[in-house]
Amino acid sequence: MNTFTLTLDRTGRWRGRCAEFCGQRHYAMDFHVKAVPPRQYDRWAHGGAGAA
Ligand SMILES: [Cu+2]
Repeated sequence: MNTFTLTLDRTGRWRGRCAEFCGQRHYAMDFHVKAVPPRQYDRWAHGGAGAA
């Protein structure tokens, strides 16, 4: 397991890609990030309507 922190200055969707060779299927280690306004995040984090 690995963790990292992203700081995004605007809302939107981005695609990320694993930046170091981590083993088999490294080529398939894309991920997506959805940045939302703080209030929308709080609603999601507290179980409000709308899944991630
Ligand atoms: Cu990788």
